[in-house]
Amino acid sequence: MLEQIAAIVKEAGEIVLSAHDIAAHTHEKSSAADLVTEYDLAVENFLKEKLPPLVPGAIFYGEEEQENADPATGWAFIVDPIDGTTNFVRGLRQSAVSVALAKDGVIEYGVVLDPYKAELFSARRGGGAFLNGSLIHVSDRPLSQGVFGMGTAIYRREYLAPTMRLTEQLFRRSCDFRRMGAAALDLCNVACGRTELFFEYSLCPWDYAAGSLLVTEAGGVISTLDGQPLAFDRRCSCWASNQVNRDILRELDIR
Ligand code: 2AM
Ligand code: CA
Repeated sequence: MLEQIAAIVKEAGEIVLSAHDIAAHTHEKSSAADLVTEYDLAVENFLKEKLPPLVPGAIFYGEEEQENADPATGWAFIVDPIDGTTNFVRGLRQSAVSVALAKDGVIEYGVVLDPYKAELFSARRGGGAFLNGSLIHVSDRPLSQGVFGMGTAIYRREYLAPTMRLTEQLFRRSCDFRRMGAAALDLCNVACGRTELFFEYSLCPWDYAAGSLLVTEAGGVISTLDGQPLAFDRRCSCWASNQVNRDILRELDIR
């Protein structure tokens, strides 16, 4: 199953790489910061055609179309056709195709592809996490020697102040931080030990569904900022960490 999903995701990556004249094919959704391109729609339509036949009865829950379906019951593909759309539109070449397959709200398979670096992250629950076929693991660096990733929850301006406060607290304890603009890749960076931590105050299930399995299968931890399990049928916050830094969350003011 993992190989079948990965093969389809790689084909979807070709659509991302084929993109040209992206700005001319971009539309605002809720605001100037909330964009969709014709490529997001093309990739989602491709995945919507190819993935569900792999698992009879599976529903398709994508960023551009949720089909009024409940991804917490039965088999569900949870899909972000292009994570990091703003990066994509601006030619920053830091975006991903993210596909998770969940059963009854538990992620069983996760695949995240960075088409620009030809990096395919994949995991099956209980089977470890891989980057282009090689086993990956979270880092063992303490935050004092580490770099963390964060996202700015741009659609929820009420989180601006707590986001900046938490960033300052972590920055004071670390070497540096990054704001990459693609949550799926942020989670894969924790999974393969390139960063030690990642947080964002509000994300949607398709942003973190696949990446969350990569983190846990690579030996890391992931939860909401309140320390609760992630939800896959509604938006929530995200806190992903290697083992060394997992308890730092309790010492931080997240309000
Ligand atoms: P996207 O590029 O697929 O839209 C950046 O902070 C992260 O937030 C990206 O992974 C981005 O995914 C995600 N994001 C985009 N729109 C969002 C929304 N409406 N709610 C929550 N997260 C969103
Ligand atoms: Ca997207």
